[in-house]
Amino acid sequence: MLSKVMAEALNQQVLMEAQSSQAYLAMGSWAEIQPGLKGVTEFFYKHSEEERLHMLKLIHYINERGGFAVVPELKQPTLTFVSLKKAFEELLKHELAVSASINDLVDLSLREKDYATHNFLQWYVMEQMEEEKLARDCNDKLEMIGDDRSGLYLFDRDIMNMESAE
Ligand code: OFO
Repeated sequence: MLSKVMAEALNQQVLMEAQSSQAYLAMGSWAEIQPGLKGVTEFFYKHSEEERLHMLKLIHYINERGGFAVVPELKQPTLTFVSLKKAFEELLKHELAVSASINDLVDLSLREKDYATHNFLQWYVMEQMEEEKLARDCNDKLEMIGDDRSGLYLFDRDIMNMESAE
């Protein structure tokens, strides 16, 4: 059975995953109306979907352990970006915030002596390591590309493979 404090903290994480999903959905919608960003558009939409699954996994876990998963109200995310680089900078910032939040949850699970939750959270710890790396790689590449249009073309063409190479 989850303690009250653990259930509340996990519910906060439900909110965070839902907000990530919304933020990446908005990035996808923005990218979709930019010329030549088909690959990037697919990348953002896929990530939005993944974050939704992260949220759902938490919802199931909270409910299975005797808590009540609360479907949260969401703030409207950033809708437009001055450049693709800015969108990816925001994505990285977002993932770093999620990682910090997961680490806090791990810490709390130990303080609560909730070893089942500690175990459950390890999946998120590993997931965040991968997502941070992918976001950093994208940012590094975009930094190198700068305003080079052919570089951007290749980035868009290859981004989905970058991900499956993880
Ligand atoms: Fe990448 O945020 Fe979920 O865990």
